[in-house]
Amino acid sequence: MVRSTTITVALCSAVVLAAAVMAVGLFKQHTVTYVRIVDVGLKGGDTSSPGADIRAVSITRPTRNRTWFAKSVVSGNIQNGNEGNNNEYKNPSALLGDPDKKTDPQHLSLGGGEIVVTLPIIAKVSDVIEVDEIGSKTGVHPDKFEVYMSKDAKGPWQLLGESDGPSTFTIAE
Ligand SMILES: [Ca+2]
Repeated sequence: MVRSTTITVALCSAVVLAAAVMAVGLFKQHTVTYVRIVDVGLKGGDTSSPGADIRAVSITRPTRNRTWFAKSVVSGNIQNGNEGNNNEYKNPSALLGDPDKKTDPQHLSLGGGEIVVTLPIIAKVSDVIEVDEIGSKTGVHPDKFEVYMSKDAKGPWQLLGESDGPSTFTIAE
């Protein structure tokens, strides 16, 4: 009898532990927002910074008057642009963090490719995602891109919009 009680308790503990591990796993999975930026409409005339030139990605919560910047790069497919281009800005980490706090802020040129980064909070309705595309400063024109977001690194992706130059996207219902 005693032995059977012990086994039951041990089993219960195992179930509770498994549930706790699962809960922690789920919690971890949903503490960030994934943002995917896809270069579209690659233009010519910008040989060293081909395609969209991303200097920063951030999310602002107006109700808290606070902004968070992209924290990590999840995946990327950085390209060299059109034939004859030489993309000199292929470091994906260049767009992480607050550029105003860097001594030498850089940018990432997508060159016709794409990148997925994390924002360190879970996006909510009315939050504003900002992409600082500086094509007009590095080359001859702003470069067009699409912005998507997801709760998961692999999607499914929700299209927030298409733009060029420094742009904001407010999360709707
Ligand atoms: Ca460019």
